[in-house]
Amino acid sequence: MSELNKIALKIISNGKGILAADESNGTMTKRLEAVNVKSTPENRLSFREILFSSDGMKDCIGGVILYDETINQISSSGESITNLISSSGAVPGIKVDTGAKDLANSTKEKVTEGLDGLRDRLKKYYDLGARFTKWRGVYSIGENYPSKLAISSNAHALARYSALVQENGMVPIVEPEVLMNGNHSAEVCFNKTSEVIKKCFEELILHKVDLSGIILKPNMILSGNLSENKISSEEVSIKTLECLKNCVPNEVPGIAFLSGGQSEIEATENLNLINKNNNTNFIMTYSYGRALQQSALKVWSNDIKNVEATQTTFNHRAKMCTLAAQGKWSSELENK
Ligand code: 5MM
Repeated sequence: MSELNKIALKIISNGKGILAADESNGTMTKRLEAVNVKSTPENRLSFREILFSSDGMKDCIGGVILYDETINQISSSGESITNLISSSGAVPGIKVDTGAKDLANSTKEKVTEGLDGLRDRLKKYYDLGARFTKWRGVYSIGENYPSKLAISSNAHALARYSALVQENGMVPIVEPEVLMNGNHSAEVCFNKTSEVIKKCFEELILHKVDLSGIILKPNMILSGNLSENKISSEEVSIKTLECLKNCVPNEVPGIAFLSGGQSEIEATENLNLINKNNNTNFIMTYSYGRALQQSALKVWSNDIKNVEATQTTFNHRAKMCTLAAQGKWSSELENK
């Protein structure tokens, strides 16, 4: 077993999942302002530190994805954020892309940037304690989208990123996110997601990436958020499994889904059914941002000094997701 494979398995085994706390300052500002909290570096750290020091971390979270600002901050007890995360048994990770920018010659689409100078940045993040990384390619569904151009440029960038990350002793999370925005059917999501994931692996293989040392972070197969023909959770799980079975090589140790705008309960229920019906060898877990933090953020915003209530809310969410990652979640447990 390679070192990279060991790190990947440490993050996603035994029902553990990933806390995606890597919102860039722009996104975090939107999230905080939506609950009437001022977005300052202190407030951004304060909310995140409450999550990182919760019991839910020890029991459920195998890895935390940080943003550059957070990995360079010091916790209130004086220790580094990566030490705080490691002391709970989780692996610290870092988002290393620099964002999705307009794609030349297809300006309604995006290509993710951040390859220039990446090798040097990776060395710094490793020294700060990161052992895995994340890069997100983002694709919209429309009549002519995602285009071949967007699919191949993002796959190329994801592969070059992954090769550099492994060269520096860290596990790359490969995140191709096909957005749920639109009125498309689940069938269209299935076809587009399949095309995107297949192209990513074609490029990862071309760039000689060790597939046993990556984690794939895809979207689930869903109908568009504006579609009138929503499919059931059972169908989501069946279609998602079929897509991944067809497109992901067996060497990949695990898949950690993004929530992508699903509610906390939807994201939990869908993951639970994916695990109940799992007919693959892949570990299937979560790498949720909004679906882990939404309720906790609301509670915290009511009283930012109330650490206990915020942690209780987060602990419950993390526990439900971890049950779902083992196919053991139920609505009775959710409401207990
Ligand atoms: C946490 O949000 C990340 C996006 O950050 P920026 O857009 O600010 O760069 C995002 O990549 C996230 O890690 C994944 O999309 C998963 O988050 P959700 O909320 O979809 O589960």
